[in-house]
Amino acid sequence: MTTRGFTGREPDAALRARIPPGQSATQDFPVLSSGPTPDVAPDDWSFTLKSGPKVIARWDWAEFNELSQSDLNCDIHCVTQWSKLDTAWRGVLIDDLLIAAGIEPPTPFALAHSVDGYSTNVPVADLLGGKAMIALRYDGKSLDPDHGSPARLLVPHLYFWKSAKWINGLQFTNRDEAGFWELRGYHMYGDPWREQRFTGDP
Ligand SMILES: Nc1nc2c(c(=O)[nH]1)N[C@H]1C(S)=C(S)[C@@H](COP(=O)(O)O)O[C@H]1N2
Ligand SMILES: [Mo]
Repeated sequence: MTTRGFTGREPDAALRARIPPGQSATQDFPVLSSGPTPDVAPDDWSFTLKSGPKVIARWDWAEFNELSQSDLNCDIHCVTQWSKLDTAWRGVLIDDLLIAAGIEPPTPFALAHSVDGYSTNVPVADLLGGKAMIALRYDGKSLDPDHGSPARLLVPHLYFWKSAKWINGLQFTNRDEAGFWELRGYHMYGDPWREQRFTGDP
């Protein structure tokens, strides 16, 4: 009996250990956007890889779907203090995108660009090694428009504002250039485990 009570608490503790400081778990999937949800028809969408102003590669929707796809199961953490455990995504790892483009990363930093004018900066090292993808599917289905259809960046080990919805480009930059929220007081890196929410946080 005592053994059963002891083991019964273990899973809760294991789940709690996956919630970063200042966060609470939610079962919902809140929608957070700085503006209205853009209507992005896959046939009008393309994805452009750039180094500074120079175009390295471009894929239309059909071409992008031909790229090697992987599953990424992860926890996500929004700076507005919700975390969602065990989310299931499928898409093109940034590693596989670079292989398809036939390039090594030309600079140490990148900016993700979206159809709605949103942008966010991420060090290239945080996009490689299976850590990030251009997600095309969530929970076995194509993305919901509010969650970034047809494609969004997914960088789950950083706060979720780094996961640009409606993404249509990745640009390599020489310097770490602030994106939309980073220009408006959010942290340049955004590690949830270090609570890097705002400019000036450690
Ligand atoms: N293009 C775009 N991407 C975006 C945003 C946005 O306003 N525009 N909001 C960001 C923020 S602040 C968060 S917390 C997450 C929310 O993603 P969700 O709506 O799928 O939960 O998307 C991020 N990606
Ligand atoms: Mo956010």
